[in-house]
Amino acid sequence: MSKSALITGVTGQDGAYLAQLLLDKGYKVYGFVARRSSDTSWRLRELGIQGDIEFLEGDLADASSVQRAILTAKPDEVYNLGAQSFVATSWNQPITTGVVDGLGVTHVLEAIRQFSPETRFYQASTSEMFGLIQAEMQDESTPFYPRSPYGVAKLYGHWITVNYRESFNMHASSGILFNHESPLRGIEFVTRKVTDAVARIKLGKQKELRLGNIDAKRDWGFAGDYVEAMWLMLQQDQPDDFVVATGVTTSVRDMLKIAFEHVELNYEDFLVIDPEFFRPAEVDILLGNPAKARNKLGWEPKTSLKELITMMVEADLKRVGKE
Ligand code: NAP
Ligand code: G4F
Repeated sequence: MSKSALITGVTGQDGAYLAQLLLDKGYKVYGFVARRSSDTSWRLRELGIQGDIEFLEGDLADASSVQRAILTAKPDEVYNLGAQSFVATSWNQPITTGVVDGLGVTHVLEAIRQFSPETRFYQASTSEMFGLIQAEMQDESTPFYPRSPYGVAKLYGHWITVNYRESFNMHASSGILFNHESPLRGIEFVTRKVTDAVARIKLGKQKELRLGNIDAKRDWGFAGDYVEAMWLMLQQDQPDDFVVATGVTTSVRDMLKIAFEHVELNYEDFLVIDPEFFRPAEVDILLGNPAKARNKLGWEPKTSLKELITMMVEADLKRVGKE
């Protein structure tokens, strides 16, 4: 019998790659989608899988819609990827971020507990919870110190997942994922903003690139590799929490260099530092230790930052070329 999975956030970057992975494994895939005034399924169309998913309408802020989706699908696995995921926006919409990214997790856990207790649960936790880092390399035992309303909301989501596991013996796991990117990354995030700009500048459609703090450092991996770790977590006998990262950190400045050099340009000729893109509180550096994921899940990142940025610039050159 083939398995079934429900993915919240299926129209997002990770949701699209995860849906593709699960469909390839023969799963029946349900996508929990919030109603929007315009179409948000460009990623699913780009991967050619939109017609293979059964969509259930709902919003993580609306517990009744979450309950209905769990009752309808009774899935073997739930991947809770839906979130207001842009850190900068979380200062402008702190309450929405708290409701969706924090309480929304409880809505899903509670619906599983009441209506489908055998369902396994994955929570999309984040390295943003480490914030003002308390150890040079962050792992599962590093104390958290979030630096944004997003990080604070996600910390609630993380701990309620641990709490439901411990209180109700649920198979609930939390993936503490470090930044992961792809050609399907939203345009507001720094890697994609850069690769889109590189393509536009190269093709004569843009003159400059405005950024904020380019001294920030991130541990960047490829989203396609990271969704495999999510799936592996739910295949374990015991639920647990795992850091998923590459173990390499790079500044925004060096990432810029890689992207512009790929099209034989110098980023310094186009970069404008713009105060608009600085944040009220910054996460200066993140560097994850994926040893536990390697040892227990057999998971390894397969894509270097240079390969990732090259893939993204090439995809954006194609897109911009077609406009
Ligand atoms: P993303 O591209 O921004 O996707 C977010 C998804 O959540 C979209 O499908 C969005 O739907 C959906 N969503 C937003 N608000 C919702 C609501 N109220 N109810 C139901 N769905 C809602 O994010 P991503 O990069 O794929 O990340 C996936 C998850 O991993 C997120 O929870 C994120 O916080 C977390 N995470 C991401 C990273 C990373 O580096 N990418 C690292 C650690 C953790 P619409 O398309 O309709 O807006
Ligand atoms: O690409 P970013 O917006 O990602 P950020 O804030 O690290 O968050 C992402 O990763 C988290 C995991 O650690 C996820 F939980 C979260 O959902 C999201 O996927 O910014 C990266 C860095 C920051 O330090 C930011 O200040 O780039 C810096 N930056 C500099 N100029 C900029 C810009 N970021 C953006 N988005 N836009 C700029 O113009």
